[in-house]
Amino acid sequence: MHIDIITVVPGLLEGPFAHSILKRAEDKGLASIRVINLRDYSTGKQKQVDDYAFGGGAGMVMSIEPIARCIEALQKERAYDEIIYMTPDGATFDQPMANALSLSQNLLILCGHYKGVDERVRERFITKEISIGDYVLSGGELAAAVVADAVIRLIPGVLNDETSALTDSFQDGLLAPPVYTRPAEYDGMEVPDVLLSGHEAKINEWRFEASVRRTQERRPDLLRDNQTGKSDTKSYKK
Ligand code: 6GU
Repeated sequence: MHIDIITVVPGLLEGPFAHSILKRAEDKGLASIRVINLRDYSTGKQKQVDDYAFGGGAGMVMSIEPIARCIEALQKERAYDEIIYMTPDGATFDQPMANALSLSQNLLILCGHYKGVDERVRERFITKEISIGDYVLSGGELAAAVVADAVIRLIPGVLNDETSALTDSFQDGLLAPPVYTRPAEYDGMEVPDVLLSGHEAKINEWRFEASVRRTQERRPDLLRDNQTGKSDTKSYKK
């Protein structure tokens, strides 16, 4: 998978992709990420990419021209599965969305800044608008890094057995069960016996029940909204 990210603050995206799993995915040749500085597509002397809002009001608006030049140049190199605009008024990002995007060959992500982009950018170029939650960030960059991380870790071969995505919270519509490692007893606190039993079927049953209990306690909305169709979890729908 290749991901291009258009931003006015490229420095914000240097950190996340230089580390851990994302770095490993790049090293293995399973994912590549390129950060594109929108200012490189400005023709102004000041490399300006924004302007005052028509109709007045506080805050600047990202202009269509540099964005159009940038996207059109990139589209000559690649056919994108999706052109994503990161914006607080987009659809809330979730695991099913990450799963779907992980099947893409090429993604283009445009990071919003200031008061956002001229509406005509959205009409002309954008195929998907994503928010990462109901709070406002200074720009779409950190949100784009969140989406890239969630998507890249799902590409086959990126994770090993120890970090397998199959047992993630949300992947079956449930929160993950509690986990333990050595020592088996810490200051009187014991690991549940069943996990030390070596009895795989019993361990799986315990984990599933602990997942359901944890989900009921912390996120009952997930049980009500669960549309994943996994028969085991369906029977717990309210
Ligand atoms: Cl994608 N952008 C901004 N600026 N704020 C956000 C967001 C995106 N998602 C949640 N808050």
